[in-house]
Amino acid sequence: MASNRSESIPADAADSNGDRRKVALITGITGQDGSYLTEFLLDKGYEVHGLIRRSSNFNTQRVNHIYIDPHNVHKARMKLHYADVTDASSLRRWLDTILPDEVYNLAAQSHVAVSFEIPDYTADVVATGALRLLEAVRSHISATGRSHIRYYQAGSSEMFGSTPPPQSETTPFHPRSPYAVSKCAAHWYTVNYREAYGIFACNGILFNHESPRRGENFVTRKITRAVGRIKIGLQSKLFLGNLQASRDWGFAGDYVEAMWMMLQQEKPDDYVVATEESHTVEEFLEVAFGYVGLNWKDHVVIDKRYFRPTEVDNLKGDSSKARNVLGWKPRVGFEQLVKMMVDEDVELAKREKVLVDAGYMDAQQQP
Ligand code: NDP
Ligand code: GDR
Repeated sequence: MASNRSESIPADAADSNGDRRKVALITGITGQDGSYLTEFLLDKGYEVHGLIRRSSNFNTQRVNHIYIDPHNVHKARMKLHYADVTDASSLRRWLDTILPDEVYNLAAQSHVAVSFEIPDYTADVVATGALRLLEAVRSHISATGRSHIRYYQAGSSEMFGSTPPPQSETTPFHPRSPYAVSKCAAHWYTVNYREAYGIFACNGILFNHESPRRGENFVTRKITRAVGRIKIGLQSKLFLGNLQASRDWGFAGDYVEAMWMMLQQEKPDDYVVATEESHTVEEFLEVAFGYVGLNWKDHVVIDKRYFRPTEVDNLKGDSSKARNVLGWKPRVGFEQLVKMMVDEDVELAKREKVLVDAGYMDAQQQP
């Protein structure tokens, strides 16, 4: 891979031709999207650095399969470093050390319902976290002259909130949770740093995207985990909230490609990324349970605790700009996505059953 960079090339940052690899820095690398984006960038030949936060248990399960011991310098192209988007000094230090070409800000307290419980923390991570990283990029460029650096901000369809669909880049925001308000702030910080300092900074406004790696307390994965466990006999009930909300659900693996595409354009811009198809939670239940021959009505119990103080009723994106300008389009459709998630979670439940039968796990312990 050719490069116009002036820094000296450490041995482990060069490809087989001795050219410097492109270097990406990802916050939120241990999350669903971080893991898919890392695989995608490694496939493209990048060296990938991920910032992970300290936790009392290991939090790297989603990237363990691509982790290679860093002592093996020629093979390890994904590297992990401790940092936190609430700690500005750590962000600037890693930028100065890693010298990335592309920065992907995926870190977030990303659960909408939880953001009502911890609004202050959510704003600190989601809104001010983005500002800290942008400011670190700005001061890093000013100190080093590395103005070619490109920044991606993980924006969300939640910013549209109660504005009716279809939602595009020109649709006004009306956020309905502390999380969504914080994402709006991060969006405008990104626009402002682009306009004020000429930084190549893009907002991806991504609609919901799911996968077998989705966190287990988001509704899609909560459903497919339950389907697997009910099918295998480890669980009988599934407690849910509002089944009438509609979401435009795509596959995370498709969406990380759009993030990368935004940073390969001549000019920085903002893009909606969506399948342009919307389904209710109830429709998701029908496909997921029906796929394994179950009726969701026999298992689902409505529990008020999963209702939100303000709900987002209907999200359906208009992603024509991303399709026309980036040439992006989703490969995985709704039914295929649901079935992929159910297939994986049935296999996972089978493995759990082995542990339960051997007395190593409590069958009542629901995810
Ligand atoms: P996840 O919740 O799966 O991952 C969030 C990541 O952020 C994790 O790696 C988490 O670390 C990390 N993180 C949380 N707090 C901090 C912190 N203080 N400092 C550093 N890292 C932190 O989210 P997704 O992968 O689903 O989403 C990625 C991004 O895209 C998020 O910003 C999300 O808000 C946004 N988004 C997601 C959409 C979706 O449908 N998935 C749609 C639109 C936007 P840890 O593993 O330690 O918890
Ligand atoms: P969302 O995803 O809020 O759209 O945010 P989530 O899966 O949490 O909710 C989707 C819809 O399902 C309804 N719902 C439930 N949700 C959860 N989590 N648990 C339940 O038991 C339940 N029952 C019904 C919700 O009320 C809601 O209407 C996701 C996150 O990934 C954000 O970070 C991202 O920005 C947006 O998608 C786009």
